Amino acid sequence: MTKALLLIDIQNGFCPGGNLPVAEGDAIVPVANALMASGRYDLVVASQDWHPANHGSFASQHPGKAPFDIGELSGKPQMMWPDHCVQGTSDAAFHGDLDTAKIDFVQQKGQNPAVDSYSAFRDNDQAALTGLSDYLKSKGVTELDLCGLATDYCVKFSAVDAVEMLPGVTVRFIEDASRGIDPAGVTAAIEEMKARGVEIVTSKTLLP
Ligand code: VGL
Ligand code: ZN
Repeated sequence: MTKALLLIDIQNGFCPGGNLPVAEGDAIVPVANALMASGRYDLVVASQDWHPANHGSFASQHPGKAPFDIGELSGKPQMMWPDHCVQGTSDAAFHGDLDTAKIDFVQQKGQNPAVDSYSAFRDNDQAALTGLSDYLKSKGVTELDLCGLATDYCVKFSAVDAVEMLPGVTVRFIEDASRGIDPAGVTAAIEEMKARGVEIVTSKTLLP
């Protein structure tokens, strides 16, 4: 049994004060730290949204579009986001209170300006893989608990891909260690994760 914890995008950009803030995004940091300190996990992995300044998911790259409009990217409908998590900026850095010393591996994503990458495993068009599934397979991971920001985007896409790309691995979503952008979207995301075989748990059931 190799147990892994996957922390999704716990970055300044998705916390209050960031460029794409998620309500109470910072409230998950102590929970993530407690999970990392619990001794439960053999491996801790974190993903990091890591966009070039000209990323095509940014409304700023589309004349006439405002953040949260629906636009188009490489011919497909795309939510227009505010500029966020630009490579090397403080917005892209992990939250300052996150115990990054306990992270074994960081998977960056979202570098290709022509496609968005909500999942830590592959781009939204499912063409290019990040390498994370091969990494977790090489470590013999049998259980993957995941949490982070935002539940209705990167956490959900990562959880659903984990079930599909890591056959036989138990995948759990830790609800209280996650926050989402849109409340209705969060409810739908949890239903979709459940339907795809993701277990929904809280940190209470995982911590000693
Ligand atoms: C995310 C929107 C755009 C996320 C990343 O981490 O959930 N959402 N980029
Ligand atoms: Zn992004």
